[in-house]
Amino acid sequence: MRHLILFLYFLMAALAIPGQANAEDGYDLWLRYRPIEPARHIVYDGFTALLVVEGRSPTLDAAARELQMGIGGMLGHRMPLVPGVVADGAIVIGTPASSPIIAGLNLPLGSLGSEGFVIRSVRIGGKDATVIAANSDIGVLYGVFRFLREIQLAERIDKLDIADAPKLQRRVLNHWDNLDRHVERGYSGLSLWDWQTLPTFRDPRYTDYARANASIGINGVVLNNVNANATILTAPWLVKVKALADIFRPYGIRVYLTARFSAPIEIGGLKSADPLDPAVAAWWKAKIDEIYAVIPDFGGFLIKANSEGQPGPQDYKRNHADGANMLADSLKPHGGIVMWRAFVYSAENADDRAKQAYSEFQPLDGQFRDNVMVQVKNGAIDFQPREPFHPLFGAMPRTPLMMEFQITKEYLGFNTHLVYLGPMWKEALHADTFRPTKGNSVASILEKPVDPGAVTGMAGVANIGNDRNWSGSQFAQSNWYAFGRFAWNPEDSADTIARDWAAMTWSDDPAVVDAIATMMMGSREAVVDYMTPLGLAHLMATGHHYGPAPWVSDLARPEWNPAYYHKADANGIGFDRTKSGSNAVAQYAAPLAEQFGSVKKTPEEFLLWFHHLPWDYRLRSGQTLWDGLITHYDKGVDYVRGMIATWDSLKGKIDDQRWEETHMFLEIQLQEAQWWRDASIAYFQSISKRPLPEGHAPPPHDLDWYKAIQNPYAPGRS
Ligand code: BDP
Repeated sequence: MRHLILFLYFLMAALAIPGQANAEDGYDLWLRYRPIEPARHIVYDGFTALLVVEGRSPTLDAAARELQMGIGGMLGHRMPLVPGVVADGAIVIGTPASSPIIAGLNLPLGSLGSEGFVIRSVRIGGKDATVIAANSDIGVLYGVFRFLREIQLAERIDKLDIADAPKLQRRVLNHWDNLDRHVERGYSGLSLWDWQTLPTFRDPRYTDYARANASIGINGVVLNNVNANATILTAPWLVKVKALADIFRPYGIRVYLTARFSAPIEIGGLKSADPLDPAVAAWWKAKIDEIYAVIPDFGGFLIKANSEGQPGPQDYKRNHADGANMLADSLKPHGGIVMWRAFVYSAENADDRAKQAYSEFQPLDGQFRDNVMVQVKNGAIDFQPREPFHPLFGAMPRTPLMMEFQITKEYLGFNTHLVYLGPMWKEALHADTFRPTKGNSVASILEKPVDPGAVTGMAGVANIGNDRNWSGSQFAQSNWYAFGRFAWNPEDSADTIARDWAAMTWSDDPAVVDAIATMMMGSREAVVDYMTPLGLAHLMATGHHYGPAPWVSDLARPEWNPAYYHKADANGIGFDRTKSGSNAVAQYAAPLAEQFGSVKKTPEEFLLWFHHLPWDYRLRSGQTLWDGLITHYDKGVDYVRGMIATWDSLKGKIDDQRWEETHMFLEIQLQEAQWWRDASIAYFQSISKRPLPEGHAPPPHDLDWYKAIQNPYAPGRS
């Protein structure tokens, strides 16, 4: 007995240690459901929260469970399930088909499609209730997450009238996960998919992953790397894939796979993978039928072909449409799609790398089957901190184009740098393509089906691994969150998304939310400043892309070398993509070609992307290009110092564990931002031979010192 009392005493003492009692490690993401401030309870008075669910399905069960978890956590209500009886304060969830109560309300569900929802405060039989209704069970689940968000964001819930539906159909995460669990460009541990123990061990974490995705509307996941291994298409692996598909299904998530184009040779025993060879097409048809026999709602294939050494139809002198259509024909009867990537460039092609995707794909407009989407990266080169939008957007009006963003920060500081990608994605989505006329943004092109009923979508290269906090750092979670929000509504605001995320993830104190959102909103411009200002790009170290290496110029393929991108010489710096250079500007609509073709009219953030300019070219600030470059580097580093000061001011206002982790990561970011700045200046100064402007410190080491830095074990290698 005495031992028990002592044990309880120590247990209570341990729980009372400040910062430990409410320790958080980030596992709960933005779905923390912590008790809300007692003062706010008043808002939820009369909200006794009986839960009325009519009809049963795995998705409705998931919705009910989520509500019970959320309301239980935030408001302390137990939320008993009471079928059919509405009392004051009840929440009624369901579809007109499953629920006579909802059917009787005549809600405006008509235009909301299969995934939209309505949330309304209503009176039912003289009682005040909240209804969350949709045309399908998954719409109900999305509505439940939205309703919980309202409470998380301290919104009133007594006069609700929300109707919402996604603007894009396919909202897909691309996992670059290998079968041995190494994640290409992954900075958050191993792949979540524990293939060795699948299909028997169904890690509860798979369900939490699905919950998180459903909470932001993601409805598809490609499980494996675009640099694909054909093995995943074999029978023993399909059973594992099925286990994941079964877990994700109630959350509205379909599974897709990347298919290696040469699979007929590698696992099929054929001599060729020529898409026009009937034996090859027959092999794929049989394989696709086999997949659907195992996974009836399989989403389809993602393909990287004839890019960076991957096999593809060009190996047989066929084009991308030949390859995509052959697969699309066999997927079509099952409702499957092909997401064919436009990320191509080739060692044999001497033309500007920025032009190659457009040159190969634009002429194929109209030649793809209607269940093919061409998946295009946001910029023409490769997920750089800043690129102008890809000229293919708007240039293939008869082909469904899918946006591809990179959520994992391969080129933006890995997991440790606090970089919120919302403003970067917004910049691309908001860009006016002028196709066919002014006022057609990239977002509007993605949203508008090319034919009635044609498929639309957005893909994001995932930043998720088996780290406790999923994304390798607390703040990297915000990019997963923002991707889901933009895929749901490409016109959403980066600032609103940051605020919502901060409130749900960190604290409901408006001052804390404000400080965090402000920090986030400037963080992308900061990384551009300290890595690649004024339109520079691709200056990262070889292979792993960790840290600066603008000096590299001796790699086999020209476009692997940073020097190819900056073209710095004694006279100046930048890539001439005007008529006098590669003429990449001509791939944009005429007004943009004209704007980007003129030094004076080019927005300064894209200056060196489009122009090669003398070091003493005058920027709008009046500074020379050289002085401006240095000023940008320092501005970027200063911003990181500012984030550290903000973060310091938040100590004690958020839980210790996550505060400490972020604090230390910001220290890493400062060291690395400084490294980028110093190494870049040391190198470019060796070329420009110019003094630093006053007030800017010289790099502490000489160029050779920076060149000697090697990081053979940097994470995420390909
Ligand atoms: C590059 C990555 C490489 C990917 C490639 C792609 O470095 O790992 O395989 O993109 O998107 O940026 O296919």
